[in-house]
Amino acid sequence: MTALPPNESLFAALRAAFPDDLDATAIETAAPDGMPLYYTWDDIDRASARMANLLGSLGLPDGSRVAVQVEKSVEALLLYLATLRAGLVFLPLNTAYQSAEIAYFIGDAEPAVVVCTPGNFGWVSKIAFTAGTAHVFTLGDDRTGSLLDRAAHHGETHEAARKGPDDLAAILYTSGTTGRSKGAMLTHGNLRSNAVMLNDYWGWRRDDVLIHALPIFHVHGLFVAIHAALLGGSKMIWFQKFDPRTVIAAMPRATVFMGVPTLYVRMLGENALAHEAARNMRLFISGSAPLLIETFRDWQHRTGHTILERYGMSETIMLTSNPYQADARHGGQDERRGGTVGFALPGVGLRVVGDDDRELPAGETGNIQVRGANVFKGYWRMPEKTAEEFTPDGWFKTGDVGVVDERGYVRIVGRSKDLIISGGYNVYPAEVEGTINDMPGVMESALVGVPHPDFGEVGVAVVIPRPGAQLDGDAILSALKSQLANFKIPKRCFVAQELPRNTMGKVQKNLLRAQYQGLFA
Ligand code: MLC
Ligand code: AMP
Repeated sequence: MTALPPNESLFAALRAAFPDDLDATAIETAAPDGMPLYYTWDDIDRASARMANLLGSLGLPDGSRVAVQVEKSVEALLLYLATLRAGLVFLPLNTAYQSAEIAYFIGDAEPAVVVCTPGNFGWVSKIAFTAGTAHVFTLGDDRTGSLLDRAAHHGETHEAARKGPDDLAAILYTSGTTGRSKGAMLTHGNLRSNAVMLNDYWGWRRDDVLIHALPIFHVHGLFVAIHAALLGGSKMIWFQKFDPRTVIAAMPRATVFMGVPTLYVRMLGENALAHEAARNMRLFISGSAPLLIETFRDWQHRTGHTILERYGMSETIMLTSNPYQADARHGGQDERRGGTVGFALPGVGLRVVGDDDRELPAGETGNIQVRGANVFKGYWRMPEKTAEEFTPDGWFKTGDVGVVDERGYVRIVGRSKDLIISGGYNVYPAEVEGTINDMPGVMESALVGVPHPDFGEVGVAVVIPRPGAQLDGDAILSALKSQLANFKIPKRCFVAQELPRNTMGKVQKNLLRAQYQGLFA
C-alpha cells in the first residue's frame, strides 16, 4: 500500500499548533450576562470533533457547502473548525443579511447543510428546503439549538479529513460592481499559507492573548484573527459584540488587538484609553478600511503604541502589512508608517499597473494587481467573471488604486471599483441602487460614499422620481431595511429632479460626493 500524502488541510495545521497542555484556557468569553466562560484547548478539540462527526454522519459528497448564519459565539467558531475537520466547505453569512439576500446565497451556493439561529429557523429553513438543502440545524448564541443537541450524540475524537492545498475550504460572498454577489472560493492552501506566514511576520507568541471583538463571518475576524490565535496556540478573550469600554478594560490582560478603523475611533472616544490601559499590549493591528492619519497619530499619543496597518481582501486574504519589527531586507530601518498599508507580504507579488496592465515605476499611481499562494481559486460558478478579474499572465485585479514608493511601502489612494467601505463592511452602490430602482415611482438613483466620523465612510442616496410620482426619502430608507443588510442602508436619502451627467450620459458621482461631502462633518 502506498503511504497517504501528508495531511495539508488547514485544520491539521491549526490542530498541530495546540499547546501540549490541553487543559489550558484557549478562549475566555465575556458572556452576555457578564459571567465569563472558559474553553480549554481540549474542549475545542472534543467539541469540534463531535460536530465534525455529526457532519460526517450525514454522508455528504465531497465539496458540500455548510452555510452558516448565526450570531457570534464560541460554538459558531467550533462549527467552522468542525466543517474544516470534516473536509466540507464553510460558507459564513453576515447576520445582518435579510431574507432576499439569504435566498440568493443559498440558491447560488446550494449548500447541503444550513445552520441558522433558532429564531430564524422558520424562514431560513423554508428558503433552504426550497433550494434543495437536505439538512437545516439551529445554533443559538447561548449554547442551544439542534446542532449541539445532535452533536452531543457523537464521539469526541475525529481524524481530520485529508485535504490538499487546492481543495476548497471556504466560500466568502462579496458583492460586486454589477450588484450580483460573487462567492470567492478559498482553498486550504490559500488560508493555510497566509496564516502561517502572518504568524511569523507578526511575531506571534504562545503567551499572546488576542482580544477578539470582530464579527466572524468575514476575512478579518474569521481568518486573520482566529487563525493567528490558533496557530500561535495563544488564548483569545472573546467578545460577542464590540464595546469600547469592555475592550479597553480587557487590555491589561491581553497583548494583541485587531480591529477595523471604526473600533479604534470609538476607543479613542473613551477617557479610559491611556498608556496605562495599553501597558501590556504588544500589537494593535488595523485593516479592512483606510485608517485616517489622525486616528493613527491620536492612538500613538494616547497609548504610546503605533498601530500596524495592513491590507487585504476576501479574494486574497492578507496582501500587505506594515512591519512588525525592523527587517534587514529593508535596511533595518522600517517603521510603521501611517497612511500606508506597508510592504507586500512574503510570498505575495504586488504590482501597480496602468490601464494597459503594464507595471508602473515606483511613485506612480495605478491599479493594484497581486498574485501568490494566497490568491483565491475563482468565483463560484462564474468562470467568465473570474477570467475578467485576472490578467492573461495570472495577476488578480484588486480594484484598488495605489502607489508603491521607492522603499516598497504601499499606499492605497482610491478604488477603481464603485465601492463604499462603511465601518469595515463593503457596500456596493450597484446593489443598493438596483433595489431602490425596483421601488414604485422610482426612475433612477445613485449612491455615493461620503466621509463619516464614526464609520469612515457612509452611503448617501439620491433618488429621481418618475414623472408625476411623489417620493419620500425616509420612506425609501424604511422600505430598504427589509430588503438589505442594515450596514448597506444609506444614512440619508434625498429626492432630486435629476442626476448630474457628463456628455456621455454617465452619472457624475464625483459631483454628488462633493455636494454631500460635509453632511456628517
Ligand atoms: C452598524 N451600522 C452600520 C454599520 N454597522 N452602518 C454603517 N456601516 C456599518 N459598518 C448601523 C446599523 O445599521 C444600525 O443602524 C446602527 O449602526 C447600530 O447597529 P449596531 O449593530 O448596534 O452597530 P454596532 O454594533 O455599533 O456595529 C458597528 C461595528 C460593526 C463597527 C462594530 O459594523 C462591525 O463590527 N464592523 C466590522 C466589520 C468587519 O469585520 N469587517 C471586516 C471585513 S473583511 P440603525 O439605523 O438601524 O440604528 C475585509 C478584508 C480585510 O474587509 O482586509 O480585512
Ligand atoms: P472585502 O472584499 O470585504 O474583503 O474588502 C476588501 C477591500 O477592503 C479591499 O479591496 C480594499 O479596498 C479595502 N481594504 C482592506 N484593507 C484596507 C486598508 N488597510 N486600507 C484601505 N482599504 C482597505
